[in-house]
Amino acid sequence: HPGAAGNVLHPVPPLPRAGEHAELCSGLLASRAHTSPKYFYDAMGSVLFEAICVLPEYYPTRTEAAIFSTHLPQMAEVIGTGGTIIDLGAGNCAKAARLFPLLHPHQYVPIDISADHLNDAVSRLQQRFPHIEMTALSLDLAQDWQLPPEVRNERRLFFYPGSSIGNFEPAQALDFLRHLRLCCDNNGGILIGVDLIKDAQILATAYDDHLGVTAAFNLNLLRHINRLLGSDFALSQWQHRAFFNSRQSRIEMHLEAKQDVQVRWADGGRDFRQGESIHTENSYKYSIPDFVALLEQAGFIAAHHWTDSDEWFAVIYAQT
Ligand code: AVI
Repeated sequence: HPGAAGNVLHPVPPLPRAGEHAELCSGLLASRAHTSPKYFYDAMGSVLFEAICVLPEYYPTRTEAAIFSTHLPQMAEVIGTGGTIIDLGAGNCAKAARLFPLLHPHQYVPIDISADHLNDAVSRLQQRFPHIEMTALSLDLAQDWQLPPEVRNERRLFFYPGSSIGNFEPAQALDFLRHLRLCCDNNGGILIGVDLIKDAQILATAYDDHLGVTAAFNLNLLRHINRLLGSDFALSQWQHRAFFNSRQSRIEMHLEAKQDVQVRWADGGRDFRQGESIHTENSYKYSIPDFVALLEQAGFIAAHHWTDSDEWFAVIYAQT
């Protein structure tokens, strides 16, 4: 059914501007200012994130890719073929495309917040794999969402690579996994990438690279907020901070005021003291047993996992 390409479905309308505005303001005005990591990904932010993924310090992308290269045939044996692959945060769809020659899905459902990205990627992919039905969905996975009836229910495999699950708070991650489990009926599963706990210095450097790409990615958030709120954040007054919080097992990213700062926007504003910060991201790191326990709490049965020889990253397959 190749006609599906180029028609991105929007089962849930994107958060209206007013909703984003309110969400951003309440985070910025909270006693500990914070923002949702989804605001990183404007056009510049998405390009900077692609650059992060090829940095020598940012090991997750290449480590996960190596795990897939090495173990894909065995993954296919464990998972089986056919069914529907639902790609969560598909982006350019390249990671899922590598699964097709072994998993032979009947249907492919890429989901991404950006409909433009999806349209281009899916049209190209449909030409390479004309026999796979493709149904693209534009959804914010952090909001409430449901799969539309166009998504077949024969056997659903959720594909969630990249360790993005780490950007949810653990309680939200559990809710999210539970939601996936309920979307699976009795014959589905999840193939998920998880970044593992490791030496704090290796972790911290992955989020504070020598080229300053992650710093630019973090600071670019202020430009995006300026556009969304009409605010007057001056990038030169802020600096990137990233560190591993071992008690909470997470990387924290912050933007720290280098001096006393006044920020104004149309219907509000805030003063920041020197050293005060805006908490912009958490990236949780798990042990394999802890993540397996989370999957089991969500109602999945962890069937298999694959790691690199340093055990820096894991790809886990869990089924219903
Ligand atoms: C998208 N996500 C998995 C990245 C991470 O590692 O948490 C986002 C990121 N932030 C800074 N560098 C990468």
